[in-house]
Amino acid sequence: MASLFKDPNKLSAYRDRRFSGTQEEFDEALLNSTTIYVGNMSFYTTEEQVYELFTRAGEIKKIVMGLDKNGKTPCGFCFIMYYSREDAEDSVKYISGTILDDRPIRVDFDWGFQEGRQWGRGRSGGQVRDEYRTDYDPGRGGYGKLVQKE
Ligand code: GTA
Repeated sequence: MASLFKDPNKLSAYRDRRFSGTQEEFDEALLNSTTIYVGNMSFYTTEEQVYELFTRAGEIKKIVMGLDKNGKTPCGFCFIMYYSREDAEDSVKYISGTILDDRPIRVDFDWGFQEGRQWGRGRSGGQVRDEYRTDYDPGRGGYGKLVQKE
């Protein structure tokens, strides 16, 4: 069946600042990759729970949990590599917005996992978004890191 996702601009609003190629190369990778990114996860969600939910969209080749670069503990995101593009698309279509550990997770297309991408890029070690958060989110370490420092 022909892919429903053919316009890279509609695939993902996220642009990875650390992607080293051109915009065309980024779009090409996004259109063909079998990797997805999962965001808004609880720090307490395990790889086993991720596997159990995401295997519903298709056979999984590998899961890489996102980790705090200082504490080496889960920091609320992961990458999932499927064997087929169709399964990755189904994962975005059907699993994004569903609840995992009481949280609506966000499933996004990704240009492809590379060593190093599993680490949070925030200055405190976790994800950048958790530095700027002003709400209290018990599943993600309480207040945002900047608020905690105040
Ligand atoms: N495919 O949506 C995504 C995505 N995100 C958010 C992160 N990754 C993603 N991949 C896909 N789709 O490998 C990947 C990254 C990296 C890993 C950890 O996850 O490619 P990170 O989240 O720590 O850092 O990445 P990243 O992605 O470089 O953060 P970015 O894009 O600067 O900021 C994310 C969000 O933080 C923004 O959308 C915004 O909500 C908030 N934010 C950033 N800067 C500010 C600021 N100055 N003020 C307020 N809010 C801010």
